[in-house]
Amino acid sequence: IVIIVGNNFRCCSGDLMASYEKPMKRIRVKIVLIGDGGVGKTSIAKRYLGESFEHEYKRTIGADFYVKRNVYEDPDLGKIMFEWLIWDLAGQPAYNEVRPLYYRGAQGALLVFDVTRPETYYNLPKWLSEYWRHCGAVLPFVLVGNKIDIRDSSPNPVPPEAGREYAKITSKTVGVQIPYIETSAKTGENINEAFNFLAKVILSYTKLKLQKK
Ligand code: G3D
Ligand code: MG
Repeated sequence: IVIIVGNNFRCCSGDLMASYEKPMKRIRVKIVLIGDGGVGKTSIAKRYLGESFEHEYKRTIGADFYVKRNVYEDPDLGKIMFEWLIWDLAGQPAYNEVRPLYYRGAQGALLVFDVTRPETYYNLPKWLSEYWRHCGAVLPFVLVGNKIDIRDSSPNPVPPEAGREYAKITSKTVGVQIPYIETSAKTGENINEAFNFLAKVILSYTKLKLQKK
């Protein structure tokens, strides 16, 4: 993670301008969106980007790439500008060739499943092991149970306790508390919160690594 402290940083987003007079710590973080096809990864990214979705970079390598800046307030470090470089798998067929590029340099992930389809929950370990293997480290992530707006329409929905339980189990492996959050990319519920949790868990993980040095 690169922290750049400077006083000439400008951001185009109007609602953030007010907080821009003072120098602010900046972090640029590559993250990957992982989880089965159809769970809502692209929809979550679109929701999070909102009107800035036009800043999407179409790639020919089978992955899309989005950029979003957001201010996160850390209790120890104060305000930090996160610049998210969000990688999103576009096409499944080319996946094997994209895989190394996709994961290279990632520092966090949103691991997404669909609360209306239990099989997407059971596939979580597969995604985690791929993420950790290709990144070469047991990196932090946020577990996201998406499509809560239609959970009741599912004959066999995944209950919140199952998500919480899996986050708890993986927390032991990562060494920091892995958050579980339930979202709806359709209504927008908890989408910003998911990214705030990701900022928080990445900072916790970084502090832990620095302590160990
Ligand atoms: P993916 O990128 O993980 O493959 P997508 O998934 O974002 O492409 O979403 C797959 C389908 O699920 C899309 O429907 C999308 O609109 C829908 N979807 C995503 N998130 C939600 C959600 O929170 N609630 C509901 N109700 N639907 C959601 P289509 O029909 O376009 O394929
Ligand atoms: Mg997609």
